[in-house]
Amino acid sequence: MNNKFFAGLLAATAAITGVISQASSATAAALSPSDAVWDSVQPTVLNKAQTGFNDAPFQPFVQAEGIVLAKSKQFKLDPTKLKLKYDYNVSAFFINEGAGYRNQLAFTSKGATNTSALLFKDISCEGTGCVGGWGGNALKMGDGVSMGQILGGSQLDFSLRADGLNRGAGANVFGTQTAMNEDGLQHVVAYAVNNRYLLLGFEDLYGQKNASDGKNENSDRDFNDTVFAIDIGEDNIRALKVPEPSVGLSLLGLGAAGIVLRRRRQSSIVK
Ligand SMILES: [Ca+2]
Ligand SMILES: [Ca+2]
Ligand SMILES: [Ca+2]
Repeated sequence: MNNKFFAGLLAATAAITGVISQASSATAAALSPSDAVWDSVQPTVLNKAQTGFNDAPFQPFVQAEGIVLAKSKQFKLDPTKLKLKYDYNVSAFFINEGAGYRNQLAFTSKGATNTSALLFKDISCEGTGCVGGWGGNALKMGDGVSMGQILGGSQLDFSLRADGLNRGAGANVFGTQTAMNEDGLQHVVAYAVNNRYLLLGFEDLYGQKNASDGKNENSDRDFNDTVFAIDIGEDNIRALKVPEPSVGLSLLGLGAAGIVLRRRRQSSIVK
């Protein structure tokens, strides 16, 4: 298994140009995908030869398996940053997964474009470089699906149904809006990368790190359980990067902190 992932945010900082996460609870309920969305058929998956997408520049952002994503609280920012300013044909590309769970991913758009759709029904990675190739082979790194044209003035949200392929409607659903997650914890980290893409990483296990009582799932908080990139276009990324006080401070903090994530050989399989 290849563990050359997420070599460290220190090196990655140069490519990180923005950070997004967590919405207010006021709009959260309206942004959750319905059961019908989760149970819909897998959209057409296009491979890299078909799309021309290159996942290689994104792989260094994938956190090593089982290692806590340090300083993740610094990534929390105003989720209105996920609002598109310009019309764009948006696509989602699978980067990697370090999960035993067969996770599912869906998105919702509210505002100028009102829609919700399944993106990936079985997030199980096949091939060299997969962090969590522990069953299933539905996706290769760099596979993509179209999200269609999203109009400027639309708010995007992404949700993970943890082990949804196996658990169905009984599965935990985690989103970018921390207040709406049942365990009350952050489950998504996000960045703007290469002036064109949002990069999002999900934690799929319920609860605090190592907590195992009740609904807790002995989480590792590695945020690599589903990693994907969203092509929202250069103009939209540029618009997201317009400095606001909170953004500027957070980015300053990110750079100054010099976050270093240690690389470590995996000693055991951790979801
Ligand atoms: Ca993991
Ligand atoms: Ca897996
Ligand atoms: Ca995890």
